[in-house]
Amino acid sequence: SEYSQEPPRHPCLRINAKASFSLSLSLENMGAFTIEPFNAEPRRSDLVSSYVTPVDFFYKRNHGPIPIIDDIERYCVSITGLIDHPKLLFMKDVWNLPKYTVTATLQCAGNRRTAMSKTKTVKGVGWDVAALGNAVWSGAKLADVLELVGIPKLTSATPSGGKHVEFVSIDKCKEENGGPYKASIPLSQATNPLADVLLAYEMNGETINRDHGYPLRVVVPGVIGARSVKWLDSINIIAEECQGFFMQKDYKMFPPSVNWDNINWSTRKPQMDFPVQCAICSLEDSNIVKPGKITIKGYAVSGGGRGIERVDVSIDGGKTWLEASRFQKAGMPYIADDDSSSDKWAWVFFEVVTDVPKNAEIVAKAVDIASNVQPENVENIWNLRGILNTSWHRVHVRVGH
Ligand code: MTE
Ligand code: MO
Repeated sequence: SEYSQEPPRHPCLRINAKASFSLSLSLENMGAFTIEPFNAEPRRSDLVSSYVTPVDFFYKRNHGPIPIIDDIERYCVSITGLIDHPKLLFMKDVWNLPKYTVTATLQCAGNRRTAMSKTKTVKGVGWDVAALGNAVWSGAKLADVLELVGIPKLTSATPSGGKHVEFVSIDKCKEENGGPYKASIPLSQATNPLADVLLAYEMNGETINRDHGYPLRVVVPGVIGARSVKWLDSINIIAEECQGFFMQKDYKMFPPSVNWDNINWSTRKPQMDFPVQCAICSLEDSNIVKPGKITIKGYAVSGGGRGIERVDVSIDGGKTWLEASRFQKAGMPYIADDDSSSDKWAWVFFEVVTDVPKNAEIVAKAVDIASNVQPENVENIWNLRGILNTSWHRVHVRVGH
C-alpha cells in the first residue's frame, strides 16, 4: 500500500486512528500495516518528563503517507510567485545561510479534541492532551531565505503585490484530492526576523527525521501546528492567503451555533496564533492516588510568543485556587518577560505539591502575559471541527490504597 514505507515509531505512542480502520495497535505501531495517516501522541506522563520533548515522543500529525526523499543533492525548494527572480533553493544554499536555533512548542489545533467531542460530536482525529511538543529547531530564517530572492526584511508587500508566503509540501493528501498539503503566513511575519520563522533541518540537534519533515520543514513559532508545513517543496509569494483546504475549509474557529448544514467557510479567517492553553499531565482521570501529598504537574503555553503569567490550580473543582510554581529549566523559576532567561516560543511547566481530598476534582487554568484567560467550560467554545479546546483542564482522582 501507499503506507508500506512508513518510518519506525516508538511503541509507547498512542495511535489516534479512526475506529473503523484500527487494526491491532502493536502491529500498526511497527509501521508495517498502517493504512491511514499516522497520528499519535505520547502518554501525558511522558510528555512532562522533559522540557525538550524527545523526537520519539513528539506527537505526529500527518494527512498522508510520509514522503521518501533519498537524493539530498538534488532535493530543492522552488521559490516562485510575485517576485522578479525565482530561485531553486538547494540544501547547500540553506546550510550556507546563518544557522539559528529556536526552542518552540508546536501544538495541533485539535489538541484536547476528544474532550470537546463529549459535549457534542465533532469532526476530526481524537486527541487527548498531548498533541503538542517542545523541540529545539535549527535552520535558516525564512527572512534570510526571502532576501535571496530580493525581498528585504520587514516587507509587507512586494512591488508586484505579494502579501502572503505559501508553503507547499511534497506529501499527498485526500483532503486536497491527492494534491500536496499547503498553508500560508503573511509576508510581514515571514520577513520579520523577530518572528523566528525557520526552514528547519534539525530537530533537537539531529537531522530532522522523516516523520517530522525531512529534509526541510517550516516552523512558525506561536502559531497552530497546521501552518508549519513539513517536507517543503515550494515557497510561493502570493497576493491572497493560500486557498488550500487546510487554510480555507479546516482549522477555522466557528461559534457553537454553526453546524454542518449552515456552515459558510468564507465567513472566518484561518486560525493562526494559538490561544492560552494548559493541561495537567501527572494525573489521569482513572488515577487512585496514595494518601499524602501529590504532585500536580503539567504544561502551559500561549500563542504569538506571549509568555505565561500565572497558572492557577484547584483541588476542589474551582472553588479555591493555589498558584503553581513555573519553570522551563529545572530548578530555575520562570519569569515571563525576562527575554534572557526564558524561551519565548516555548511551553512552561507548572507544579503544585499538595494534599487532596478523598474525591478530588483537580483543575488547572493559565493566564498569559496579555492577561488572556482560559474559558471555564468546553460547552461554550464547542465548534464543529473540535479545534482549540482550551477550557480549564479537569482531572478526577480518588485517594485510596
Ligand atoms: N505538513 C505536511 N506537509 N503535511 C501534514 O499533514 N500536518 C500539519 C503540520 N504540517 C502536516 C504538515 C499539522 S495539522 C500539524 S499539527 C503539524 O504539522 C504536526 O507536526 P509534527 O507531525 O511534526 O508533530
Ligand atoms: Mo494539526
